[in-house]
This record gives sequence, C-alpha cells and structure tokens, in this order.
Amino acid sequence: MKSILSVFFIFISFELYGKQATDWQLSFQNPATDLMGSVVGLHNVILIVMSLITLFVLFLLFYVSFRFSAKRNPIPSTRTHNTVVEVLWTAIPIVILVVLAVPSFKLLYQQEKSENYDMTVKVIGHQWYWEYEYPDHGDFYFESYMIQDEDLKEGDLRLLTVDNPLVIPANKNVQILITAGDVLHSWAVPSMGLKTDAVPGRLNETWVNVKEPGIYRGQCSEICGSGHGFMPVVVKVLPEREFMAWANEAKNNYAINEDIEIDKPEEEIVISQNNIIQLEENNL
Ligand SMILES: [Cu+2]
Repeated sequence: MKSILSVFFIFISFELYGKQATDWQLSFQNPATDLMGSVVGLHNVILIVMSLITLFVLFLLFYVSFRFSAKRNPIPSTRTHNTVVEVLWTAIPIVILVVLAVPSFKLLYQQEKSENYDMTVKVIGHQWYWEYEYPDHGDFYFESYMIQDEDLKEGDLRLLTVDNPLVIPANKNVQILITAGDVLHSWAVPSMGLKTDAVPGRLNETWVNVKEPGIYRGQCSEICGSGHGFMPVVVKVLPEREFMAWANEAKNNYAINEDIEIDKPEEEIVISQNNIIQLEENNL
C-alpha cells in the first residue's frame, strides 16, 4: 500500500522535477511559466474526464456481457432502434468535446501571442544545430551545437548540453520567431510549454515569460535527419541586469548580422560579345 501511495505521490507532485527531464520521471516537468501551469491544469481536467468516460464504458461492457449472456437472456430482443438513446449518445459526447475545446483553444491563442513584448529573439533550425539572433541588441547571432560525449565536463548532461545556449532575461515577455534553414525542425522546451515547428520559408511565432532564472532544456521535436537527437535546446534565463551585461559582451564576441546591407544594388555585369569570345579563348 505504501509503495502504491508513493507512486501516486510522484505522479501528482510536479514540484519534484527540475528544469529538464529526470530519471523515472512521470508526468510533466515543473512548469517554468504561467502558460505551462495552465497547460498542466487543462491536462489534469481532461485526465479526470477521460478516466470517468473509460470507467463508464468499461462498466457498460461488463454489464451487457453479464446481463445479456446466452444463459441469462436466451431469447434476445429484436429491437434495432431507439431514438432517445441515439440522440443522447450523440449529443452528450458533442457537449463534452465542446466544453473541453473552449479552454484548449484559449490556451493555443495564448501560446502564440502576447499583448506586449520586451524583446525579440529569432531561432533558426539547421541540420543539426540551432542558430539564435538578437535583432534588438545589436543584431548579433551565434550557433548552438551539442557538446559531444567525449567533451562533456563533470555535471554536464549527456545529449542536453550545448556550447552556446540561448540567453534571455527573466520576468520579461520575450517574443520568439522560429524558422528553419533547411528542413523541418521543432523548437521545444517542455517546462516552458513551448513546442513550435521551425519551417523553411515560414516565420512561426511564440513567446515566453520565465519567472525564475536558471537553465532550461529541451530538444528538437520534429524528425529532421540523422542528427535529430543531437540538437538539444538549452535556454539560460538570467536576471535582467545580468542579461544586459551578457548582451553587451555578446555584441563583441559574436558575429553581427549584415543581411540588411544586402539591399544595395548589385554591380551590373555587362557581357558583350567580345567578352564572351575572350572567355572562350581563355578556356581553350
Ligand atoms: Cu531538428
């Protein structure tokens, strides 16, 4: 009995979990955002509703097997329709689904947009690493590669440690724009309630407001090739002051995006007949 109780306790207590997946973990990681708290809340409600439905159907199955077995019910009824029952077993599930859909849609919208943003970061998925851009802090960008097993230091988590994590401030609304450079990826951090597809040629949007500084981990969640399991997501959340200091330093350490300057008109290349003949002669 004691062991059953302790398994139940582990199942319901989210506080036990850290900011990444843990051994023998059941259920969710500790929510790092209000949004993830709501996701867990909705999950708990749906879990209760579906458990009740499953138990009800199980009871009906046992009941008909027992009550209408050949032994107890030798002459079966020839009834084929019952309008009242048919309306009920159609209408009740519809009502249940609609009731569940309302909070579910609300959460989906909440996950995509916030009313105001304090800053924006851009996430680009590549085979097989992430690239992070900071358009609001000098437009620098850097790449985030997984640390290979042989290079791990003590305390580093295997498959969940990167060289350059994404750094964001705590208690700020951070808009996250997500896209990919080659194939489909998905940028996911379970404790923040984030999982957004990175699609080449498309800019997806989500946002986050993390309450507590710390290191949060996730993984690419869309099969993207042989390195799919080796492009973890690591987000380092710093208090605002420390974040600003980091951003100032990062401007000097990382490359600056120069995409904007590409708008200059390119030099016109005039190819005359003479040039072509000359080129052909050179090639001979
Ligand atoms: Cu990927």
